[in-house]
Amino acid sequence: MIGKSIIEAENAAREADLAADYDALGARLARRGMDIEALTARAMAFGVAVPSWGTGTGGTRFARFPGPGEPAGIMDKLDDCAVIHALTAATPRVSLHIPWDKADPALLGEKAEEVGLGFDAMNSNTFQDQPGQARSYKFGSLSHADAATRQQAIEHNLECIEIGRAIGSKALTVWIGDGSNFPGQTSLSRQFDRYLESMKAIYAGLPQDWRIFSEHKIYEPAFYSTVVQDWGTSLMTAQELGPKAQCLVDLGHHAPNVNIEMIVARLIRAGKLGGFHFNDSKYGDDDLDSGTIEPFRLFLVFNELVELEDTPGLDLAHMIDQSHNVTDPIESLIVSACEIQRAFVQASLVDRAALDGFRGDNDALMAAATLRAAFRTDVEPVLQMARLRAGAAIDPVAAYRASGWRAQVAESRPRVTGAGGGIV
Ligand SMILES: [Mn+2]
Repeated sequence: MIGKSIIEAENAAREADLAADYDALGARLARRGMDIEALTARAMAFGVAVPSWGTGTGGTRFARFPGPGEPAGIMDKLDDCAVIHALTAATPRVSLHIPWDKADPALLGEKAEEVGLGFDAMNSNTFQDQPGQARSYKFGSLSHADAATRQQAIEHNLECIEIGRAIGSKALTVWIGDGSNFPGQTSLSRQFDRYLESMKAIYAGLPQDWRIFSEHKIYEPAFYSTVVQDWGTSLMTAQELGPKAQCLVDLGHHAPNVNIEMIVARLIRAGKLGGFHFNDSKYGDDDLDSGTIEPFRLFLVFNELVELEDTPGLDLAHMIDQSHNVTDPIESLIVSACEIQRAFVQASLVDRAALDGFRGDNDALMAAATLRAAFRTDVEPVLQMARLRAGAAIDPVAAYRASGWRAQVAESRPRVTGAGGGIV
C-alpha cells in the first residue's frame, strides 16, 4: 500500500498554498452567499465506484499494449483500487465483473476488509464465451433463440447475485451484446420478448434488498440492431420487471449530441434511474477518461442530479466505466474520480433560487449565466481540502508518482505480454 508518510510528506509541501487558495475561494463564495465548508462536506461525502476491470490497461479490438505491473488477478486489482482510494478518498467501493473477477467470496471479503474497500454493483458477462462453456453466445445470450442458451445466461446472472450477496453487494448490472448485424437476421420484437422473459427469471432471484440495473448501449458488438439500444428500451425493461429494476446510464452509450442530462431528468421522474457508468467520448462509445472531452456535459448531468437530489427514493450507484489504453490505469482512475467529484461540487454551487427566478421570468440569458457561473468557478481548493481532511493526497497523481507504486508491483507481478483484444 501507499505509505501514509509519503502522502503526508507530499501534502506538507502543498498545505500552505492550499490554505491560502481555500481562504480566497471561501471569501469569494461568501460574497455569493455560499458556505465553502458546506461545499467541502458535500465533496467529502461523495463517492464513485472504481471498476475492477479499469485497473488493467484496456485496448481496442485491434490491440492492447499492457504496461509494467499489470494486475494479474482480482486481488492485485483490489490493491490498485485501494491505492486510488487512499490517494483520493473518493472511491470507497469496487464494481466487480464476473467471471473475470471470480474468486472464493470469503477471500474477496477478507481482502476488501484488509484494504478498506466495499463492493458496488456486480456485473455479469454474457457477451463473450468462457473456456469450457457449454453453449456459445455468438448469436446472443439472454435473448438467444435457443432456450438452453438463454437458461445458461440466466444461471450465470444468478451466480453473480450469489457471489455479490456473499460479499455485500446490493445490485446487479446487466448489459448484453445481443442484437444483429444484418437486417432480417432476427425478429426485432421476438428477440426483445425473449430478453424480457430471461430478465424476469433473473429478477425473481434477486434478494429483497437488491436492485437490478439495465444498461443500454446504442451499438457494438451488434452493429445493425441491439436488443437494449436506448434509454426507452431500458425504461420499458425496468418498468416491466418491477420496483427493484432500474436503468443505468453509461455516458458513452448514446448517439452523438444526444441530450443526456434530459434523459437523466426523465428517468428520475419515472423513479427508474439507478446509476451511472461515467466516461467521456468524442465520437461514440470511446470509453475515454471522465471529464477529458466534454466537462460541461458532465456538469449538466450533475446539475440535474443536484437539482433533483431530494427526490424520494433516489439512490444512485455512481461507477466509472472507462478503458485506459495509453495511460497508467491508476492515474486515469484517480483523475477521473476527481473530475466526477468536481462536476458534483460545481453543480452544488448553482444558485438554485436565482435560477428558479430567471426561469420564472423566462430570462434565458441569465438562467444560462447562472449555470455558467457555477461551472466556471475553480473548485480545486474544495476538492484538495476534502482530500487533505480525509487523509488523502492534495495532489493525488504527484503522490502516486512519488510513491513508486507501479515500479514496486512490477517487481512482483508477472509481466503481461499478451496483446489480445480490448475491453468493453
Ligand atoms: Mn458501461
